[in-house]
Amino acid sequence: MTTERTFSIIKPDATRRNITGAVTKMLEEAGLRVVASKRIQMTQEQAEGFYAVHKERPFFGELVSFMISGPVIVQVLEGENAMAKNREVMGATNPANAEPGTIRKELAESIEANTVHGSDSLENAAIEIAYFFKPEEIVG
Ligand code: YYY
Ligand code: MG
Repeated sequence: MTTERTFSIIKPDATRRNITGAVTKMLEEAGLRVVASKRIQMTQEQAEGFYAVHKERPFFGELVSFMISGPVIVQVLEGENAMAKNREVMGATNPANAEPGTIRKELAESIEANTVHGSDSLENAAIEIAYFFKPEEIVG
């Protein structure tokens, strides 16, 4: 049994619709524990840096614009197999392809306004957590 930490963002489409509690409830019901959380307005520079891996992709500009279009909630999630568990409860990137019961199937608006971000590897989780949180802000 290995307890992991992963990084999550509740995106602007969810803060706009006031459904951040519904998203968090689904994370918690999947066995994930929120051990750090803050509501922030990302700057353009912050969003560009966070998504730097996608900077050559055609959707990069729109992705950054969307991520700074309103507040987000950045979170650290803890649990057994937290990274994979979070990816599972998030569902596929495009909500049209997501499994029933997943956050994106039940709550997302579109492939862009898809409600949640989740780290895709433990290595990236550590990088993404450190991008937004100081160690003392994480209380397990
Ligand atoms: O990890 P995940 O969020 O499921 O997808 P990524 O391939 O990492 O893409 C990041 C982000 O970019 C996605 O959540 C929405 C947006 N995006 C898009 O707007 N259009 C695409 N064709 C692919 C991704
Ligand atoms: Mg991704």
